[in-house]
Amino acid sequence: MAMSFLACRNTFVKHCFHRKLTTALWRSFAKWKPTSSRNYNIAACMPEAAAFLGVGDHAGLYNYSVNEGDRFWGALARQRLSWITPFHTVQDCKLSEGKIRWFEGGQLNASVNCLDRHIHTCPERVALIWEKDEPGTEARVTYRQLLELTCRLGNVLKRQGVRKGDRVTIYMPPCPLTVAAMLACARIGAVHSVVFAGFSSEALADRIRDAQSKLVITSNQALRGGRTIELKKTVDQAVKDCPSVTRVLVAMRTDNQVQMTDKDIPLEEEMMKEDVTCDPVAMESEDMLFLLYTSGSTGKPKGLVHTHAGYLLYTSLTHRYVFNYHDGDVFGCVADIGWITGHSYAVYGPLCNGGTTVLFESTPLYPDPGRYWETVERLRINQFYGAPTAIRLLLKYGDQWVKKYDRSSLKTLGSVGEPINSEAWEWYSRVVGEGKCPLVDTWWQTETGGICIAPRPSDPDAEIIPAMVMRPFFGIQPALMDEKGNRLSASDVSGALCIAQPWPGMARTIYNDHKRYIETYFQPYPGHFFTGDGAYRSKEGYYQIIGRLDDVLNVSGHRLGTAEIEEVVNQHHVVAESAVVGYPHEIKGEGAYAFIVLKDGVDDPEELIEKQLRDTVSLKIAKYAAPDYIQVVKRLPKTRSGKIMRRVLRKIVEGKGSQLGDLSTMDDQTAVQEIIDGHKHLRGAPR
Ligand code: 6R9
Repeated sequence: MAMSFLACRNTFVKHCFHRKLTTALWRSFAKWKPTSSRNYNIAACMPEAAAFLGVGDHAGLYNYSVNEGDRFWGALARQRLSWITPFHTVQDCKLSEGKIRWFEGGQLNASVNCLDRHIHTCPERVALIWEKDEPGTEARVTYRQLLELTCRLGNVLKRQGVRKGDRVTIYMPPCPLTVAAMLACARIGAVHSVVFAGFSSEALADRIRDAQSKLVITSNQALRGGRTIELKKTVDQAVKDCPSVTRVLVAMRTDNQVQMTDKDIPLEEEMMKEDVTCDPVAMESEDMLFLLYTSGSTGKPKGLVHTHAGYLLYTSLTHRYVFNYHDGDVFGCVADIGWITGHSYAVYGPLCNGGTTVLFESTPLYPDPGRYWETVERLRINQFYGAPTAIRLLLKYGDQWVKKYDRSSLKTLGSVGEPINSEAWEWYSRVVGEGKCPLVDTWWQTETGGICIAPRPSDPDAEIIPAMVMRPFFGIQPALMDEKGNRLSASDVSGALCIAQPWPGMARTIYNDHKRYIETYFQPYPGHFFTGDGAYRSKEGYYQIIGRLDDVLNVSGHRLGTAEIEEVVNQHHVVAESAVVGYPHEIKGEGAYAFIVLKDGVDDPEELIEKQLRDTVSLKIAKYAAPDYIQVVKRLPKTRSGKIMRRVLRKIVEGKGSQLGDLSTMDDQTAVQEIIDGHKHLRGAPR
């Protein structure tokens, strides 16, 4: 990783320069009404601020949050979470050692914070609106009903022998039972690990084995975009190689019966037998709430660990202030529950705030490109939070699909997962939001737990610059580092994006691999958390994200390690070696491009090899991981010490074969021209 990261850094400055120009262009005609609104009553917005001495505006509150972190986070945690036992120490963190501990001495339970306390004030308020795959069909679940579901499910888990600290893998579509399953784990002190239901059986099995889960929760089938997906069959396949799994709970999403094995238990039937109350376990602030696997720059996904108190406080606070969420609003985060965005902004953040949250089970094109906006009209969604890849896709279908529906309920629009290009930003803001809704481009990661940089919160009506994430959230102190590891203090600079102080939402470790956690996040820039992204800071101090600095791709907002794909490709019997890089893709943002060297004597037709490789990647990882292009080459460009020069391959797939830079360390330069020619041929060929 270190090598490729360094190589990346060298091309970094030019890249940044390009982004800077884009920003300058935009600034000239697309400013969001700048006003000066000093000294408004900030305590009306955040009541705790009344006690923060000298704080009168957003800048004051932000400065207080970073300079007086203990006071800031202490007050918010006391006020906004329900504690069983109050904490005695706000934080005990040493970034250099990867030691992160918040709210020590405190005991609480995340499910109580998301459910029970709202039952006292608003039991009949709708907690979840399940926007089912079948167009025009939604189901509402009140807080009282969700607590009941959660308790019954918690009792089933206990009856099946799940105890505090045990891991439970959830492989389900977004639906109320999935949320109940997550909260039921939290209630009885188990640790959930939700695996995106698009992952293959092998990817699922890897994640079950790494977590050593005792139990898996799934559904018979899933529906997505009108297609039926055989979830249970995938689980059957996966658990064959997972000896830790003793039981599989199977919910019925469709009416179709599936083959049950002796490990399987029908979930709804069991739930009906259980009591509607289930005592919550008192959890320490730092007890594990969940694991979530994400890709890094090696072949092995990392199980990031989040804990009860800090995660809950951070997601609820960002949900409230980034989106300006108020009581009674309907929050529409359309991300799948299997990703961190679904965890933080479809489940924990909104429910902790007593909000009404949408679980979107479908796709943006089903039954037609108006799906999102028809849903907005029917459910009266107030905040819509989606991904740039979907926006890019929809804008191609034209404005009429948007304008057909009433979007007057919308107050805030959000974007997440990857850089949003200016064209998509502008369309989203102008057509979807009719120029009336603030559009917040939010930067964060599985590792950060919640949003770290976004245009809001800010002073009311402060400017929003298109396609910039702009302002750090309370308590977040971004730092940009140069190639030598020095912190850049000036403005109008680019560098590796780090965060200089701990915050409550950050991941605490990589499950079973604390060493990797320290090496990945804390060793590259001692005393800082390293994000893996590059960023630019403008003259005004606003941030713009440039992209990953390591070998991680971002395909339609989903993280994917190039090493993960290579590992699968290399297993094919005809492949001698391979290198996978990302290339710019109009809709997906980035796509995977594989270069392969065949073993001597292989004369299978290339089309057959390509098809087999794509199928294998889909089968072993997921469909979205399959390379769009597979180019057979005689050899890969390598340094004299034998390292693949991905920098060169990246340039070639970006169509910049004439700007390869310094090739003096390359072993055999004749390889390059062949690869450039082969690439032109491949990209030119109709697909
Ligand atoms: C929440 C989420 C994290 C990576 C991150 C970065 C990219 C996320 C972005 C963005 C530019 C944004 N990313 N938001 N890049 N602008 N607003 O997506 O988490 O799946 O862990 O991905 O996604 O590269 O490092 P995760």
